[in-house]
Amino acid sequence: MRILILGGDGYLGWPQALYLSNKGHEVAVFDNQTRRQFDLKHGFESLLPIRMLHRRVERWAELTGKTIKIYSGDTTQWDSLAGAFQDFLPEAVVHFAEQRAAPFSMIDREHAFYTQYNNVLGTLNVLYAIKEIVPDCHLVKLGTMGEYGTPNIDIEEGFIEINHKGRTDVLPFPKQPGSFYHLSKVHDSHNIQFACKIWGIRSTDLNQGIVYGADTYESVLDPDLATRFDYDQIYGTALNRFAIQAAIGYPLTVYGTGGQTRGYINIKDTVRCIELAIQSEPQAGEFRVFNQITEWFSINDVADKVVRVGNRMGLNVQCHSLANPRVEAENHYYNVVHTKLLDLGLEPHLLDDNEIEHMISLALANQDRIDRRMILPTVNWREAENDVKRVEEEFAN
Ligand code: NAD
Ligand code: USQ
Repeated sequence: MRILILGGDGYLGWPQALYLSNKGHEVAVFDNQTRRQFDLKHGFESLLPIRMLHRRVERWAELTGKTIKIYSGDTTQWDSLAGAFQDFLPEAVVHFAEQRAAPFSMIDREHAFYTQYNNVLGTLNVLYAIKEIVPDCHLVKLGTMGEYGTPNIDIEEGFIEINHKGRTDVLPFPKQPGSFYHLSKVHDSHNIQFACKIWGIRSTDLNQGIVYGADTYESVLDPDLATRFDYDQIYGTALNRFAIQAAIGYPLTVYGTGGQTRGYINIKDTVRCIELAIQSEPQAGEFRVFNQITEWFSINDVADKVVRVGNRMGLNVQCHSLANPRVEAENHYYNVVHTKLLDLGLEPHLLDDNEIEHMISLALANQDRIDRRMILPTVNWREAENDVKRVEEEFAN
């Protein structure tokens, strides 16, 4: 198939391009490099060095003889997006191209505005590009488990049957997101569902949990193929951050009481889930939702695992509870239905000690690249304005 990967230079988009190219698909990536620009502006760096997109693609071609086409463009800029669609005529589009950090979206008005403008209007353009240029194309859109929040009932897979005053309907599951970023995904979902209904577009909305892991089977073939590994206080996610903290003897930054529970997925399963979604195309007009997680843990569970593995490796790993910079439930019910991808054939890589040991080992091998000033949280949900780079000397109590 001809598959266009929007955001194909990012943490997930790049390994996805490699995976699908390796499977024999014709792959193109579309990216505006905005993630790299943020790093340049603020002095952030991935734990693993990452090559420029052109070099990555060249190296892949040298190693495998397979070509990945590059489109430089921005989803919010119609001409560049439409140009890529017209040139490549994709049969499936995998849409990763969004600002994806909750803390980024909560820095201040400007960052909240950028996040929702970039994500919601970019996706609206993608929907129009499909309608006008490739109406049969399947949109595989990355949503997030955080769209649902933490309700006191089981989280169903996209829809819930409701009996109300003697009548019954199957309706979208209620959404209670916890940041302006997570809200942008809710707005996207509504727009996509509407476009499916009115234009007969086919789409799969993947409500993905927190992704962890540094590599996929393809990305480890050569250092030039490595994907980014963020550990900073804006883009770094909890488990990736804890692995780095363990390696450099920094107490693990558990926010609040650590009872916050989230769905997790290994990056190796992410790339497979998207392949499964592409292979099982929805009907024209169908809006499908899959919950893309394989298991869930509280932050304390994640920290305990990293402490146990780190100490077994001879490190002295401690945990430290920080005042929670976010506004979120810390003790809550969490039970998620996630059977659709399993039914399609997903065989999960569950989080085991080997995976954590591998992540800590990578951090140890790249210790000289770790900037300790990027660890403490600098964005507080309660503040209208935050400084991205404010670095605190000591832990808050
Ligand atoms: P990332 O920031 O590493 O990659 C996103 C890529 O999209 C970057 O290369 C960026 O330059 C590009 N981009 C952003 N806006 C763009 C635009 N308007 N036009 C063109 N390119 C644009 O993020 P990621 O971790 O790879 O996440 C990819 C997607 O998966 C996001 O939509 C995110 O919300 C979703 N997701 C990620 C996780 C996770 O844990 N990483 C979990 C659930 C869902
Ligand atoms: N947390 C800590 N310590 C840290 C970092 C985070 O305790 O050092 C806590 C947070 O308070 C939160 C939980 O860990 O309760 C998850 O935070 P995170 O930074 O790991 O992940 P999150 O902000 O939810 O966002 C990430 C990705 C985002 C994706 C989302 C999936 O950045 O793109 O959408 O995971 S989900 O959480 O299912 O919505």
